[in-house]
Amino acid sequence: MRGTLPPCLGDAMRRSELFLPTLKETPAEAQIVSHRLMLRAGLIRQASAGIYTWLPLGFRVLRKIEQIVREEQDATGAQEVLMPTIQSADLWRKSGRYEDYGKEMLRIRDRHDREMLYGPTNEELITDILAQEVHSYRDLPKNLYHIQWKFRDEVRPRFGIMRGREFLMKDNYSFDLDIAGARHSYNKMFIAYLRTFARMGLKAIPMRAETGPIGGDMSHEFIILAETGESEVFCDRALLSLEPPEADIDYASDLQPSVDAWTRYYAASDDKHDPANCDVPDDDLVTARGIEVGHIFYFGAKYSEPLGAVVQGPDGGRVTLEMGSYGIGVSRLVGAIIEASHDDNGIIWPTAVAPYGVGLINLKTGDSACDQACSELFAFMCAAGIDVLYDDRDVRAGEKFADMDLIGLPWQIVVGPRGLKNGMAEIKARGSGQRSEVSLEDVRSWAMENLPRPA
Ligand code: 5CA
Repeated sequence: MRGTLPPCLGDAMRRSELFLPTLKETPAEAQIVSHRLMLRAGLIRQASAGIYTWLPLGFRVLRKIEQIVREEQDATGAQEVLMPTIQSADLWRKSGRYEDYGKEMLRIRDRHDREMLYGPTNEELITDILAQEVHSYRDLPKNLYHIQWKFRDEVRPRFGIMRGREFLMKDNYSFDLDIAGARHSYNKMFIAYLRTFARMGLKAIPMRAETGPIGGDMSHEFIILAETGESEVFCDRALLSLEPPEADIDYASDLQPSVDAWTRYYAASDDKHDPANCDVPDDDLVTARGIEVGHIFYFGAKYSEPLGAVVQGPDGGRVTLEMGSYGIGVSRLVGAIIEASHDDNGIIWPTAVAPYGVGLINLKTGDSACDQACSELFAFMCAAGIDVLYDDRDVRAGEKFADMDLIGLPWQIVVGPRGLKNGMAEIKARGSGQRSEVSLEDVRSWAMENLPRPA
């Protein structure tokens, strides 16, 4: 059958072929809704405490999130690299963090008895590269990022991939000649983060934050509000209605006014919140729980000094680089998005990160009219580059409905014998639950207009 289809532009998939082990029962070990749904919808499976395997559906979402992060980083002029997961302890001794990091760092010895570690973050490694390769102010500024697995031996890994031990992070590192340049680099990331999270359908609020083991004296966490968040947060209600920056923002321009538009309102997570300094009237103060999806830091010469990242300045003098680092919890975002967007029946993916754009449900596999109508629709969408998941399994209609709601694709097209008699199918929006009867012909034009396709 498949061999006779026109070439498929998108990632169309038959449910009968997809490795998608869904669960009917709620797994007992999962305490929060995103963890429960990620297990039930077959996105992940635990390998050991705080360490997970990403199954096909979950991996597709992870890659979509990663791609949005990448596009927004590239738009700022940051450049992608890939640093290793395993690092040498030597660099961490130079920065003084080898001892400081304590038990959270996974320490390893290789066969030559050299001390290594699985990187919890990459300030040392990237600073060392700049120290080796950049010698003149002419080569600055630079901002390098990578999207790589990290390991932190958390005391209490919990909530599935939200607080894992192994997790995927986008981290970047900016290198500037002076404080004004470093501030501009910081502001670029501040704006890019607002855009990144908005594209995923999230409202992330920047809040002043503690710098913890990364260090430095200016830092913002980006937090989305959710009942199951790990931190308590306090912010001015006005922040909830601010619009994210436009796509055509000029990153070379002065970004301070755009940053100030957010930072002029009070917002702090529990460790920074100080009622004595909070002048927001009670009625306007939102007290809620939040999930930290990103964290940005400015820390000047904290790493460039000990690791010797020094260049020749315009006047011939030696200048120690001004640095910042910027993290996004890419794997945590999968859980955070589910926390923000689900109902009793399952996940409701925002279109931009949905594993497939639409689910096609054949209510009566084996019925020749249903099979033919579905095969033709599937082939049509396939050729149009629409990411469609076709539930062609020979199981009860109720099971197909429940499964499709659980995995949360934004749209469902339902084809059954009764409607087909009149040439009709049903389109359902997963979020609103709204259904409409549409002729088979119109399903095609609806799909072309409403479903995402490759550019
Ligand atoms: N080097 C800096 C910035 S690049 C850094 O490591 N910052 S961080 O510690 O704040 O981590 C960045 C982001 O990674 C956090 O905002 C959070 O979203 C995510 N993250 C941190 N720890 C975990 C964890 N245990 N599980 C899942 N995501 C995590």
